[in-house]
Amino acid sequence: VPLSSRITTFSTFPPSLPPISFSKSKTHHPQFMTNAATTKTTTLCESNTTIARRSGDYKPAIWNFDYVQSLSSDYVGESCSGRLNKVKEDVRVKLDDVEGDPLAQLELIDLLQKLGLSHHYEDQIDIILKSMFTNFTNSSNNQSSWNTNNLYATALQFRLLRQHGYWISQEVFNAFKEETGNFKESLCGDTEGILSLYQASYYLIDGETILEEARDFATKHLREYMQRPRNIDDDDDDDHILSALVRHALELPLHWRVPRFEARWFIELYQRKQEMNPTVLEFAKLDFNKLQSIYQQDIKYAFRWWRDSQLGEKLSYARDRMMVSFLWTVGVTFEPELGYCRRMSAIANALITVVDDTYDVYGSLEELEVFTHAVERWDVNAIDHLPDYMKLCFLSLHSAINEIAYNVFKEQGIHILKYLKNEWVGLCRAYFKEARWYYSGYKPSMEEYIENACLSIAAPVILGHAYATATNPITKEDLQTMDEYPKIVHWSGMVLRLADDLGTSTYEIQRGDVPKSIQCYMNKTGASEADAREHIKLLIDETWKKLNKFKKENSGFSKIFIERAMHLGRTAQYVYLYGDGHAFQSKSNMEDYGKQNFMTHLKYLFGESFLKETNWTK
Ligand code: LA6
Ligand code: MN
Ligand code: MN
Ligand code: MN
Ligand code: MN
Repeated sequence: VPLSSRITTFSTFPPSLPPISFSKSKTHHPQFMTNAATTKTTTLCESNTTIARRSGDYKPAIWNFDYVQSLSSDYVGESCSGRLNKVKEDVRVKLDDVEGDPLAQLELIDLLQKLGLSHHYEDQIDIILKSMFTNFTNSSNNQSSWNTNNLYATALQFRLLRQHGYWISQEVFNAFKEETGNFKESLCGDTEGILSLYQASYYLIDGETILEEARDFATKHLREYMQRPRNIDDDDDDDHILSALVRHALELPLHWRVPRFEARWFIELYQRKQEMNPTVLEFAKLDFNKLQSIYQQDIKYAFRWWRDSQLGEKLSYARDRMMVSFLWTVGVTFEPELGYCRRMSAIANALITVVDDTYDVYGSLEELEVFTHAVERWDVNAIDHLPDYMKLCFLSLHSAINEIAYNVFKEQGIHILKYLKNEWVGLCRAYFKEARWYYSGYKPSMEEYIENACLSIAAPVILGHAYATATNPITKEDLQTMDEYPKIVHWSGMVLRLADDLGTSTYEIQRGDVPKSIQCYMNKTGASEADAREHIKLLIDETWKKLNKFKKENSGFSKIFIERAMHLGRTAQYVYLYGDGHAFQSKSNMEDYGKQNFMTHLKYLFGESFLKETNWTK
């Protein structure tokens, strides 16, 4: 397949990224690549003749320090807040104006969510949906004139209600079935309705067969729609928009997408729509830019920490990946006021990445045993027993995590180090188990692998630290619950693990590693790799049903924490969509394929603002 046609499969509109509406030269630095050779100084891990070590063959960092520090935005601080508050109020009025028109309300809420704006109106949106749910459960046939025979409206209502925790029954879709039980073939011309059904069907839990059927039906017809020949000369923008939406939906459903990354994509699309609302569009751009300027400050902080840690320059075997480590944090915690969480989580993610490479690539089994004990002891003096290259790694981990605990103590008077430490001990023990399996050539069963692998993917560390740095007040009960490895963390880790295996195991197996889920399944069933991959995708699907069920039952967890756990899975599905986006490796031998596209997206998310379309400074 030629490169050009691969690129078009990425989620952009139109097929290649257009240079529209971005600010020009000022923030544009085509030279953001690091020149690897000049950045490496003496390393702590020169080749060792007595121990055979693997190599991840990782490429150097792409984002260099000076480039990152030069990132800038015109939307910092108060500069745009006058205009921003004005359009925000205009949109709030709009939300009031549509009262009494349920479909218009739903469409506006959906639009605000897709544009990344709904966080401004959470209470108002909840009031609307709650009353809609009450009306729905009180009306005798669960149908009103506005959605009778309207698949688009019924599915939109279903999706938004479930998304917000109002668990409407799958049976609303029976109205769209034939006597035979199949969905009506007459619906197949209604692409918008089918797309709406498709997006709704992902809110299913185990056993909801109507939704399963709905999803199969919708997927089949959306694929057919994409196959239909199109008139290339046809300039109907809205038609292009619909097909972009369908392509994007088939790639990943909305429920599995990270809202913040989706906003970046959707704003581009929305501005091409014939009936777009200029006020809403302007607000979306301003707000996106404003959040981006906040993230830029967090990124700069994280890069300073990374440079000062010396991990990148001293540990040549490990991935130097601060930018993508930061990306994960925005996926999980986008809220502007939670910069502390993003900064600390970016550091934790970079440390996870380095420690992971220590276990997977560089360390001997003996060294790893000593390292694991050092983490268990959590004592600075433990470094005396470590080889030199591990001393730096252990000390930076130890001091970074101690400092988080210290800051939380100063802020809230609660001592959480024990809990943070336990998450790292759990991670290192899981890493060590994999190392032992690798060095002994042991082939775990699928079940045995999964049990350990949901820990070794670091979900408990990531979510534990997100809780600790984004919550005030932190409670002893929550800490205790987190310490007991709750199901929500397990399912979140499962999505993360399986998506990671789909994206990374090709390289891992080449360089030498334990069998990952794909290989375990092949060993167990004799399936081909292609079939095993399909099976893993199915497992991701099953896991989402469990996450949905967890959300429905909402037992003892805050809504926001459940959402963060889901966001972690979503971020993984985004990062690993076309290969190993965390390490920047890709399946094709044109190594730049995955990298270029993923890098472009990182740059658009964090580096370049939307151009102001109107004169908002006045
Ligand atoms: C993925 O790498 C990696 F480093 C992670 C730590 C993924 C989780 C993400 C973070 C940092 P790899 P392994 C937010 O595929 O060895 O090497 O567990 O992980 O398969
Ligand atoms: Mn059909
Ligand atoms: Mn690894
Ligand atoms: Mn690993
Ligand atoms: Mn992996």
